[in-house]
Amino acid sequence: MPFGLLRFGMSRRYPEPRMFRCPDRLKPHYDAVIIGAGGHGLAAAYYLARDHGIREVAVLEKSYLGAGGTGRNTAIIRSNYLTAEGVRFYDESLRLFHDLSADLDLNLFYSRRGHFTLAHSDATLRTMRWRAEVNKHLGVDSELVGPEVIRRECPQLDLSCGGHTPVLGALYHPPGAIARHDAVAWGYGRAASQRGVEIHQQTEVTGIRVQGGQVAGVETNRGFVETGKVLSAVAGYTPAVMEMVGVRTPLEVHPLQACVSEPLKPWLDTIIVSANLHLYVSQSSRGELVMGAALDPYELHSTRSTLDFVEGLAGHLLELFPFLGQVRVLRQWAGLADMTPDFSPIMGKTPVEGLYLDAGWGTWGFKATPVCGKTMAHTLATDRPHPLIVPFRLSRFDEFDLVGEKGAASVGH
Ligand code: PYC
Repeated sequence: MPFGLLRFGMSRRYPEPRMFRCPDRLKPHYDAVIIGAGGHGLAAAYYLARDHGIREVAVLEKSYLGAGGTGRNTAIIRSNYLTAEGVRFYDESLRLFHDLSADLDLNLFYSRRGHFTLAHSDATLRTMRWRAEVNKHLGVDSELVGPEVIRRECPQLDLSCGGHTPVLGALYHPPGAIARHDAVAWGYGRAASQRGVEIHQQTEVTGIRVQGGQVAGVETNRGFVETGKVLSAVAGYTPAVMEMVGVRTPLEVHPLQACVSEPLKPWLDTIIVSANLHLYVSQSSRGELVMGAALDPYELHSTRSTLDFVEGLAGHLLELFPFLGQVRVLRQWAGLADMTPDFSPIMGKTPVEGLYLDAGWGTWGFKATPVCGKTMAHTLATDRPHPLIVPFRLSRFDEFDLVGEKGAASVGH
């Protein structure tokens, strides 16, 4: 928008508008309160306002917008899951992502790349074949390919993998994509704000008031807010929020570390994941290699990142791409991954009337942002779980009705 740029750049009288409004005060009442201004919470607010006309909504964030998992992931989007429930759910997200830049009127740098999950063993090949068959059955573009296709699509990859664990084949998922994760949160935040939703940063929920089994409001560091509907979308902080109402979830919180390299000229068109080496890498539109590895193997509530992690990751990266030896790591970080026992999310209603949960995002939350927003907005507005999320209900753990998705998590656990 060159005219806008000129106007804001040349004149003090036209300060550039903020992405979203920051009202000074909390209102005493909202129709719904969303805890957590990450992608999921903001997307739910947007669809509540857009699709259900519920605009008296406050999104409360104890830190800043996108401070949690939204800003700490490696921005991979795919739907090549193992279970029918997972494939349908993530495929709807991929479909929504495809048109999201136009929908939110913001360039999200959505870029279709093709996603390879490399197999270095017969056992992994078998799981990849299984996933490919489930995917194809549900209309998702995935196939098991041999080394020649990998070589054609990613000629820089050393298929011998240093001679230790040669690549035998891969699950190839052409629709696999990446996007700018911060922009997704900003886009949803701006679009929700334009529809009347209020986003309050530095606003911590310290308690949830329940009367007669029904949510009555939330206590915050800025006072009490009355509401009959609360959505918790706080990923790694879910156990703390659920403790406020005495509801237990089977979540374990582990750090998941990641890093980016210095910017390089574009050379890597595809997303490469190695299930055996616990490594994934893609190249962002800024030229940085965006890389991650397995979860840290212990429960910990910390976003510190370690030298051990970068050393381990660099070793494996060089087995696949030996020519990267001189490339420098620019920055590294960690996010909190809230893992469920079956590696599927927890979504829907809770035993407390009016309290809804969007959690269990482990290492797969970013790609689900749009579909979570849509389905949780539907669930809040109608007080009925959206059909796509029924399999992910919290009560499945009591009902022995798990959705085992471990083979498609893409990261070592
Ligand atoms: O599920 O694609 C994935 C993923 C990549 C990194 C962490 N999870």
